Amino acid sequence: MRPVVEGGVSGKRDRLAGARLYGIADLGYLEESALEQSVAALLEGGVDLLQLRAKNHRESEIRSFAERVLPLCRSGRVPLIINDFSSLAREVGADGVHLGQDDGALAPAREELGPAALVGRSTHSVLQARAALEEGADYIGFGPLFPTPTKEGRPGIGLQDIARVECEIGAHIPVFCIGGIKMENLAQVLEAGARRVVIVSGLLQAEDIAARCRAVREILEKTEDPRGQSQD
Ligand code: TZP
Ligand code: MG
Repeated sequence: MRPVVEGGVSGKRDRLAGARLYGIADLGYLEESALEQSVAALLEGGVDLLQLRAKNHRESEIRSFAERVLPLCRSGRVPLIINDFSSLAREVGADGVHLGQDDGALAPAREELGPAALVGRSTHSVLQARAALEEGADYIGFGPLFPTPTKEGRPGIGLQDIARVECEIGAHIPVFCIGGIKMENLAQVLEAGARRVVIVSGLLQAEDIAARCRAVREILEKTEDPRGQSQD
């Protein structure tokens, strides 16, 4: 038997457990040449996790993006999650993979990446959130709350199920609300029961990405900490 060695960012499960803001370096919004600069700004602004998402690129191109971003995440001690490709996550030594509803079972990804890896699942309903927990996801994305061009063709699921999912699933694994979240509606999302969020365009389209992250964090930190500790 191979010994289990935790690769990547040390203490990544603790980072995940305390995470409030999950950023995505989405190549649909970023110039390839600005990748490092944008990721550095997300990290400087205080994202707790970073995902690399490139829907319109070949795997070989995504590998090279991942190799460019990984050193920044390492030095910021922020786990790097690769969207869609567990084999790529393993090859580059990323901290985990994020899989959607149509990306197959989680078990093969877990097998491929090892028990220390973070394996996330997108969910669009309470039923899917329960299934992801049962399947062994380390965290879920829950949304899109609002329709969003970042996930074209998928209707918004609204805010009505957030509190239920946060209570039922969030007691076991982190639940990140996602989809159309902006500064303007963040308070509404938090009032509906969200504790953690993923924001893509709302961060990447800001003139000053780091400042936008800090502003989002300030709002998040006014709400109760996911581990039950007051931030006052
Ligand atoms: N999954 C559900 S909504 C979404 C993904 C990847 C996109 C969220 O992007 P934005 O720009 O924050 O609406
Ligand atoms: Mg996917």
